Amino acid sequence: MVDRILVIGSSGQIGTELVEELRTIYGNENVIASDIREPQIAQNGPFEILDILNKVQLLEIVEKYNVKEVYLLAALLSATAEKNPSFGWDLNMNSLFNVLNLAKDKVIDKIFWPSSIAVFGPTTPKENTPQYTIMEPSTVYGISKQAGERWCEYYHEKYNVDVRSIRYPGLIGYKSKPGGGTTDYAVDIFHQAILSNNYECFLSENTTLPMMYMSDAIKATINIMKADSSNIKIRSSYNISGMSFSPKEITNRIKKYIPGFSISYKPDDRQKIAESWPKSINDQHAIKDWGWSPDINLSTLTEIMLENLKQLLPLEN
Ligand code: NAD
Ligand code: AKB
Repeated sequence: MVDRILVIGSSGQIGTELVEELRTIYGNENVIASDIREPQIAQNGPFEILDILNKVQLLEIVEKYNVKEVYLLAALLSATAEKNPSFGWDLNMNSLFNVLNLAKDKVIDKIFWPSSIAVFGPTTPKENTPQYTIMEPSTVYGISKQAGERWCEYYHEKYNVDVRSIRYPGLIGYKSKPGGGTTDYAVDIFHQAILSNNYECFLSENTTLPMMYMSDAIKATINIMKADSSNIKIRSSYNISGMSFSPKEITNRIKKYIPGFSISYKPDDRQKIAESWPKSINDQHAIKDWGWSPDINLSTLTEIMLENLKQLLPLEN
């Protein structure tokens, strides 16, 4: 039987696009999608309902399909985890332990687990934030990602577990909706620009954050997983960078295509989270170790988002 890939949390923003790309590369039947909820788009391959906190169910699915590689995407994101800290911690940590332990016991061979720019905090240098720097995250989500990074490195060092990770910035795509993060505004703004010509933003106008177009995030994920193990020198998580912008800057871009678009600002709890995160990221280790480079800048991202959502949104509404 061929080795198969399991994506856990496949119905979310990243999973929706990652499964599609993995199936193009490895074949529909070799990529098993799984989540506690149904997929956002029709599936071309196997899908299983799986609660990652249920170890028995996880092992059953891994054995049923002869899974050797796991992409663990299930998590509570920054804004949602602040509303339910104890469950955020439980889900974000125990999902990781359940998968790391499968690799420790040699049931699976390889793991991808995403970290986030949320591992940084208010005391971290904000510009060109280095790979190694002060990390004092002030959100439950950031604390869980920082602890997760430490555990990934620990399992690699102690048990030789082949786990690979990236600190994603805010991700933007048109194929799926974001799932409760602080950077979600950068997707919502495109939807509202097309649907109603105006947007009320929950961050203030000059809040600059690191962001990335989804195809670049998927490319990074697949490339770090394909890289020779000896090139993966960092087993906590790699900084990667795409672009940085504020709500005001993205609004000005959108206005080039939709001149009548307007924005108003009503910062909420998410403002404080955003202010604790870096403005831009230094990704020299990812460039050097496994050849990372992004393809999409703010101008191309704006064109892609508007062009595709113009086709899709009238169909959804
Ligand atoms: P999302 O919220 O869109 O998707 C997460 C998926 O996990 C959802 O479909 C949800 O139903 C599923 N899930 C929740 N609990 C589960 C459980 N118990 N068992 C199985 N599935 C469960 O999140 P996303 O944006 O796709 O993020 C995926 C990963 O990437 C997360 O670890 C997140 O922290 C990380 N990340 C995302 C971003 C981003 O901008 N999207 C940035 C940095 C890091
Ligand atoms: C969030 O805003 O919580 C995520 C992230 C940057 O981790 N998009």
